[in-house]
Amino acid sequence: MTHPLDPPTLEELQRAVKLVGASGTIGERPHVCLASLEEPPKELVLAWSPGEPAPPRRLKVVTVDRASSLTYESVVNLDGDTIESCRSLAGIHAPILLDEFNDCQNVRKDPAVAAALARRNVTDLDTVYVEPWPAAWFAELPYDQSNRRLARAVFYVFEGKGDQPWSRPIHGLVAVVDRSTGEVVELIDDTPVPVPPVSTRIDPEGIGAQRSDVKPLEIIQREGPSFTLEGNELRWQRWSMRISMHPMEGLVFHQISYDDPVAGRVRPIVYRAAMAEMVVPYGDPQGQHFWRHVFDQGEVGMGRAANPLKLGCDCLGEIVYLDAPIIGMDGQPGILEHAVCIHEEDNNVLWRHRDTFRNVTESRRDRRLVVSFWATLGNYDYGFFWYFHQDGNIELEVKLSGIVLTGATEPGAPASPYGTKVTDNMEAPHHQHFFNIRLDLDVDGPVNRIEEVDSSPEPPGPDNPWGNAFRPRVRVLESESEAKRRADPTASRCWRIVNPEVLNAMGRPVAYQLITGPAPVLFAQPDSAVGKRAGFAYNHVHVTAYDPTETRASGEYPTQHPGGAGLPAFQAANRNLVDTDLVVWVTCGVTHVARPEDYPVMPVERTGFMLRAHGFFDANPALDVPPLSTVNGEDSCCH
Ligand SMILES: [Cu+2]
Repeated sequence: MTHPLDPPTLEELQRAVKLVGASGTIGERPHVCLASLEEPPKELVLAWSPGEPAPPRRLKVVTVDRASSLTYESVVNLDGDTIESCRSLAGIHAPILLDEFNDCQNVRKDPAVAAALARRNVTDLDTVYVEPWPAAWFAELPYDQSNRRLARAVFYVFEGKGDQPWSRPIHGLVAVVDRSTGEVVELIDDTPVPVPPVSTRIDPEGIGAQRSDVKPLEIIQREGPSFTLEGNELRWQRWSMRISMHPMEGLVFHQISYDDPVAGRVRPIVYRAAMAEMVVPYGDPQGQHFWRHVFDQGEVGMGRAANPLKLGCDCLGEIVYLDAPIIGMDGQPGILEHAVCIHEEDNNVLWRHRDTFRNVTESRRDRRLVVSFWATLGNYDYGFFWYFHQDGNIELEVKLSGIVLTGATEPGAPASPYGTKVTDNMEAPHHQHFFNIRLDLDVDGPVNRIEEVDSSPEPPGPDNPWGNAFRPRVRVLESESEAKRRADPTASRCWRIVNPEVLNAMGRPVAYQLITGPAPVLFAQPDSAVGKRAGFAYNHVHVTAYDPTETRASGEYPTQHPGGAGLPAFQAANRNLVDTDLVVWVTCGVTHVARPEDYPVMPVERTGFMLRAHGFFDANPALDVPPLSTVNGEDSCCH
């Protein structure tokens, strides 16, 4: 049976693409970019129960007319096989198409480009790899004002055979290319720098000798995992949720709930959680790099870039995979196999105490449910790992790996202030990675408020005679203009999403606490291109009043968008945030000053945040987790 939030099936994708293709309203040379579920209104979904008629099944299909460069957005009603609406808005650009990517390879044959390559001693054009990046948008540059679909293309020597193009950048050459016509709109041709002569490999053959002292490690769950996946519904111990893969957002969670045996009911926590944008701004002002700040979600698509996962490589243990029907980068509906990995992990100790009176230890192992996927975008790989804990906590860990972006330098030259030398003739420019996650929280129901909690010392005086007193101070963020906040670890700052209508055993409103990790803010100037386009990255927490149309932190179509869309526009309404349905947007990320150790492939770096039960339960909800001796049926000392 179809749940109203089920993602489109392959058959539905095929039908929607066919209907849109036959409509005749999407231009001369239409190319399908993506299709996703138009989710039914939240109140309809919450009121729906199995067996009842489902709300209308609607898909949004985004296409690009390669003849006119116009983007079209059609809404298809699959119940009646009709097109409900079709619009094309000037200035809106769909994400990049594989066809455009492939066509851009011909740019190397452009006479001016070929001459510039020859000046760098690159004459065999078959060994040149062209990488067309999303073009960004600069008010100062006239061609960015046009309605053309543009790319900024960079060049590498790439001979195949397992080597990595990113180890041989052709420096100082950037072509601004019309993605539809292939025309080179502008060529930036700075002083040539020798192309690094050695290509790097990261496969076993290319690496050579490997350490030989690693013994086997196997994870065995004789009776299988403790969770069930039925369709898109995932259940594990007291948790339940729906999971799906969205072409742009990647992994999406719906209706995350906890079955609380003390309260005797299933308690909602999150209605919808997904990444809402990411951006990688580079901090090097030279022509090769200044324009780089790709929005990997909105300009490419995390689901479109998701990998088919492999047992033993990406996931270890008893794995269940979710396959994802999706329209690939090539515009064809298909199934991305093993798109999402679901497994349980031993996470060391959940809770413990040594009873020194009896010399007995009570200890419980922490078992967490892991739902994850990986996406590869050019040289970088991003893993998104959502953890569900037995104590009611939810955590996101973003893992960053892959190959750092490099530029070539003169051998022996010192590093510039804006990069780290990773080999004698290559420098990795400093950059940042920001991830914004949209959390439509319904903590025990939709009526919530948000508090900011700072702990601080009590001033000296009669209430603090010994000078030791401190306490948390709570402030309600009452409207959207107040709800643009930065972390402050010196005040142990956190936020609480509170339901004033439900009280715990202590008579306090139930709450979840948001704990952000150490994360930077955007360093670029607010009036710079990326400053205007990625306003969400100046704060760690934004809160908005619920509006189902507000789903992306930099707007739905950031490609070549001049900026101001998304969170800055949403919050300009300055809506009330007290005792209403709230959406919390969390920004996490890292400042990446590359290390030599990040080359030729980067050990995983991490960022993320945690949602922690805070008076949601009346006591430790994981007290009933059995000791391992009971679970495994073995003698054990830990009870
Ligand atoms: Cu990085």
